[in-house]
Amino acid sequence: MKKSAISDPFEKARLEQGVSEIDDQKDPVKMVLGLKDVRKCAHNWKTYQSGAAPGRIVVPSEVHIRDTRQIPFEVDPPEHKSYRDLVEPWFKRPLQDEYKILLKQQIDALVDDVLARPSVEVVEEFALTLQSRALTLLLNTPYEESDVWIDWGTHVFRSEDSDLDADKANILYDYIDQQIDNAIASPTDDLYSMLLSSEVNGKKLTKEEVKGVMILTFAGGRDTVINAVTNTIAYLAEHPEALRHLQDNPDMTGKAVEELVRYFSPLTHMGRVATEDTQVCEHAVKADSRISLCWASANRDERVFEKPNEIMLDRKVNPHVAFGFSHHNCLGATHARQILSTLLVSLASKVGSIDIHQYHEKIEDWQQFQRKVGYDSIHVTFHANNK
Ligand code: HEM
Ligand code: EMZ
Repeated sequence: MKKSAISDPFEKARLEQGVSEIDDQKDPVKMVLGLKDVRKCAHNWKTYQSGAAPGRIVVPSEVHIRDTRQIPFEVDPPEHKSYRDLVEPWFKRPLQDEYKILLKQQIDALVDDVLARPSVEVVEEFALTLQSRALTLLLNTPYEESDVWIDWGTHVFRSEDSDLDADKANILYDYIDQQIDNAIASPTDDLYSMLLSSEVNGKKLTKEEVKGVMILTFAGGRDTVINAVTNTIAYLAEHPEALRHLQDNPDMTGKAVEELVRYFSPLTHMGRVATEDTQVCEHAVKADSRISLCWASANRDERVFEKPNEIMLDRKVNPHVAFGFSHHNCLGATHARQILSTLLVSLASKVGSIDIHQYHEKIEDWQQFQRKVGYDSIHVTFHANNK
């Protein structure tokens, strides 16, 4: 097995049962594993809701470390649409030329920097830095703020000791409260100020609602982007021919991004809470119990994807759900896609090869399923492209 490979622990359960139950803090979760079923359940918000107690749809549940509802993530239709319509145009800004140029400058500078160094630990020194700097563009906040966020590490709720670290979460909450107060005192053209001046259904957003959007923006786009970037570097290290192929065929970049995101599936799954007794794949689901939509399993569904465990950068039919499905589909996807395509273009032009040294895989442990999502650390050397 290649060092960059990510195997599919769900294959057998997906084929044999279609669902599988895991325990999360004594609140079981029935994982839905096939692509068709995942889509069906994601669409069916009346039976499978997101608007349960704040934190409960996340696996591991964050109910004990979070009271603030994340918006629009933990809101169901029809209210969901009002919030989504408000923030959607902002999250499409990555399509603007000015944004693309700034992002390219950031990424090119970072790639030049790692090329000049004998060895680099990709997670902290490349992916986290890239993610945090790029986030200043999405929030439209000063570049220097990224130094504060880099100090928080790769996840805002998880630390080395705990997957649910309340002290760490409080650092984020206090930071956001402070930023909201600053924006009230002196508005700018950043995301906080835009939200504070906005109305939903004729009412100004409350501070708590603004905080809900901001927590989600910081938390949702963090480890997902970091794992996608790190896995991309590991993949290209073991497939230098892909670098040359991308250099010679820049039109392929968009397809390559989709395929990498499908294969990596940086967000393994997301929960929903059943509003009534129901069933999925002929398995009973009790009212107020949880299911999860397992994007990672759906993305390897052999009934949909030819050679699902292979990366085919120019895969033609690729209806993956790595960014979710239906009304809650990822708001940050435009930004994430822009980051990954800019990164591929930059690496293809500047990098000839990458050597992997020591590494430590990041494995999510869901009892019967152990899933690699990326790396805790991976040391590499970047070599310049002389072509
Ligand atoms: C929703 C994945 C990056 C913000 C989602 C969902 C998935 C996902 C699967 C659906 C959740 C659900 O249905 O419950 C990813 C992946 C990313 C990524 C794989 C990177 C490769 C980002 C970024 C941001 C972001 C960079 C913003 C900074 C959001 C938001 C939602 C969301 C706000 C909720 C949308 C809604 O409820 O209407 N993401 N995400 N994501 N994501 Fe991402
Ligand atoms: C939540 C989630 C959002 C959650 C779309 O996913 O990402 C997770 O990493 C966070 O822990 O709070 O924001």
